[in-house]
Amino acid sequence: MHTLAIDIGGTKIALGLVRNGQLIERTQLPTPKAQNAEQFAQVILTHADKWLPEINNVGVSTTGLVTKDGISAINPDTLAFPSPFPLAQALESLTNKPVAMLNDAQAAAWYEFKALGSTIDNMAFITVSTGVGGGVVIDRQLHQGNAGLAGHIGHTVIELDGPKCGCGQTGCVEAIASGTAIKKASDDYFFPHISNIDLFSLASKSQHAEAIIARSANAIAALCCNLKATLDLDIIVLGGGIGLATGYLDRVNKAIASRPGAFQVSVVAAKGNYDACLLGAAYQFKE
Ligand code: BMX
Ligand code: ZN
Repeated sequence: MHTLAIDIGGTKIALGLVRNGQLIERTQLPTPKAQNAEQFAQVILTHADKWLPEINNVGVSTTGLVTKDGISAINPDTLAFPSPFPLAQALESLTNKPVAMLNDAQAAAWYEFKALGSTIDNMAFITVSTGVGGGVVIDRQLHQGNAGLAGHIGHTVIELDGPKCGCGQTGCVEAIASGTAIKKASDDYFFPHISNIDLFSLASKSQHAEAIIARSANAIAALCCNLKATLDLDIIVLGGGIGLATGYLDRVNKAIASRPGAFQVSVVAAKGNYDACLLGAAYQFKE
């Protein structure tokens, strides 16, 4: 079986050809502005045209809230979707293949849960990337909630007087820890501006670079302990461009180790690495 896997993030769209669960080819493009679902689907499929003759189905994982009517943004600063945004329907009519769609972090959570093996009952996946996304598996079931919102843990508030979040709240984890928040803090200090990749390289030499990264990692650690307190998770899996950057996971685990034992939880890197959401997109056709 061949699946066209599509992972739509706030910064880039990853595309993959997945055969029997294995990613055999991969490409990516910068996320275009989402004008309407047909135009967005066309742009994506143009980049996958050489695979289209052999695919049986299309699996999508996307940033945003996914309902049967389409995608909508919780934080439009991450990626603004005009409402409604029926992307699954547009992809289905353009490819004539079955399309399955989940929120990006929910899809990755289910993939990573299966990759962990049979000893785990309750876990969460957290992606620290353009935004901070999440998915939770409770009693071995992906928990989406009636509105599909479950797992949007980037929008839990950890600093009542913290920075404004694009979702409309103040002090969300995403407004403090995301790649976007890190870039904002870095741009306020470093001239000329530097990329987040360069910020991580600078951390061993610049206290300020280290402080910006540590603030993000500490916020993710607080989120992990909050999740442990709420859901008594067995493990948390971390992914995303920031989450998997060198030294980030260690910073998170160190910050967790300084908190009371009852709230500590072990945090591990995604087995799907940077492609956890892409593999999760295809995994919807596994069972
Ligand atoms: C935002 C939200 C989530 C998403 C998360 C990570 C939007 C558009 N997205 O919190 O649905 O899971 O970002 O998204 O509201 P990414 O773009 O960083 O992968
Ligand atoms: Zn928010």
